[in-house]
Amino acid sequence: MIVTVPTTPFAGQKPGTSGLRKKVKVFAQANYAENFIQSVFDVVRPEPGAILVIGGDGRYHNRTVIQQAIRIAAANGYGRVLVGKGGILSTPAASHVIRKYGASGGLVLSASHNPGGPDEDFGIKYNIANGGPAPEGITDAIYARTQGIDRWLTVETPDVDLDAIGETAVGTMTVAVIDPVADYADLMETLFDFAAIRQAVADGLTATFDAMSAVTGPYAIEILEKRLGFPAGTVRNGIPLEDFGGHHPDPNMVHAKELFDTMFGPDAPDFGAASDGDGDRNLIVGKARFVTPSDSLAMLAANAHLAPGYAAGLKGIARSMPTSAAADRVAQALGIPLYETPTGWKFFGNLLDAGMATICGEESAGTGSDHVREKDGLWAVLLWLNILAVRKISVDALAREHWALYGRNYYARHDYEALPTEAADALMSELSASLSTLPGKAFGPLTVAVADSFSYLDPVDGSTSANQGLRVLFEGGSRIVFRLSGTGTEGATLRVYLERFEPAGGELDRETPDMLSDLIAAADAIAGIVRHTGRNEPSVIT
Ligand code: G16
Repeated sequence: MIVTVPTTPFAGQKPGTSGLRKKVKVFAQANYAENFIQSVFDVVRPEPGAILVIGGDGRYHNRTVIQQAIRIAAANGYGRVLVGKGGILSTPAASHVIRKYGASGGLVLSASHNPGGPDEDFGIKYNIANGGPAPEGITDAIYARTQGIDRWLTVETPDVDLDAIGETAVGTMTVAVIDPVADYADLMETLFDFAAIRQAVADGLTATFDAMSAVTGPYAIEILEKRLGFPAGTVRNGIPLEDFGGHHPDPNMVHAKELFDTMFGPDAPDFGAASDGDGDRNLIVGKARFVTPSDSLAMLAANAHLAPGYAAGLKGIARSMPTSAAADRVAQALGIPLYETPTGWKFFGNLLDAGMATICGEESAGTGSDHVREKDGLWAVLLWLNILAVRKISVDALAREHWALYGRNYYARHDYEALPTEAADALMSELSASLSTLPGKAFGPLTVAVADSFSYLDPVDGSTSANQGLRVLFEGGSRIVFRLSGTGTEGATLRVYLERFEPAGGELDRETPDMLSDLIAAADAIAGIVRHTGRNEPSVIT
């Protein structure tokens, strides 16, 4: 029997760059998650009997929200819910399951790389039938609905056993608990040359993969150790924990420090990688060679034809605006289009659906392709392994070869986390107001060519997304981008993206901080970072 529960709206249920992310304590309030999930269903209005996928990254509070979502789904007319065993589905695996089983959409329960636990973060994101995050038109409508909601629907039913594979009836709806790994691992086998990688492993290729006690552990163990033959222990921190072992499951130099220490130490294996809380980000590091996500996108695009899934070539490459222009030169060399979108994987969905782009990437450690509609951490790891296995080359040698051919985009992102919102807003509005005065001005050796606020016109549906970051472009191809993060849960985070292009034949083997020092000084002179924030240094450099 359907039960109607009266409720009142909560302020602030506005989905950010990637869904609604808040502290667990916020989500745990009576009616909070229920209001949001009901608002999603009120907006998407499922056809009676529609299929819904529910996947989570296993973080604290995951099981509670899954049970809530199952009941609300049953009361809203869904016919079937697919949920990963233990409540687990990596974000790319959820995207694949939505596509494979013809679901009308899915709820992805994750706060990604943010920490987990009773005092940490949780998140809910709605993905549409193409498997990708809902576009802004839908997330705006969901937000509007949360502000007028007065009831949510549920059914009275015991909790579903999430740990037993099989089917349970919940009212007239069926809940199927599925193996979270099998479908995804099978998909990877169709894209990559597993035989070549297995042979390389037999010939001595060594690797280490840090699952950061997050969702990718079971996927990586199945694929890397069981199917590809890497020895047991290649996957570390492979058991998903509700609090990620107390760490941030964010694969960068700060939070994946152990991996970096290994890869820059005397016993480094040939290849090192890590993924994040929900399995969509990746970190690639060779023996004493870190590959920036922007470079990784360019290097993967240049070599993708070596993998069976991409042997026919790429239709186009898409990158988010703050991602370096390294991929642009590869697209140019391949004679294919390059699309520059705002930050947020959702902006790639239309290009992928329309067959305009095959590979996409973001500076925030996201890379992926048209095989699903999310970025995909293990996919990037496997494409790298496929390329290294076929070419019999080291990560370092491949990077050097790439730069010698295309030039090098020295790149770093400086994050100023947990700033008072007013200070961050003041910095951005002052900078925004001064943009028109910048062209022609010199900052040390740098002269501003163009300064603007990035606006995106979607070439597929004609929609416009304005105010997507402030860009200062210098003569010669260097660039600074300023943006406020849309995924933080505490105050505001200012991101400053710094990029310097060094052409082929130039200084290709220098340390990144040295090459960016003029840009770092210019960033402060232009935006008054110290003055507005009181911070002399960023919280995190990636
Ligand atoms: C999400 C989005 C990405 C975006 C990233 C950072 O990643 O899916 O497209 O690049 O956030 O966004 P921001 O700079 O606004 O914090 P994830 O891995 O958190 O889902």
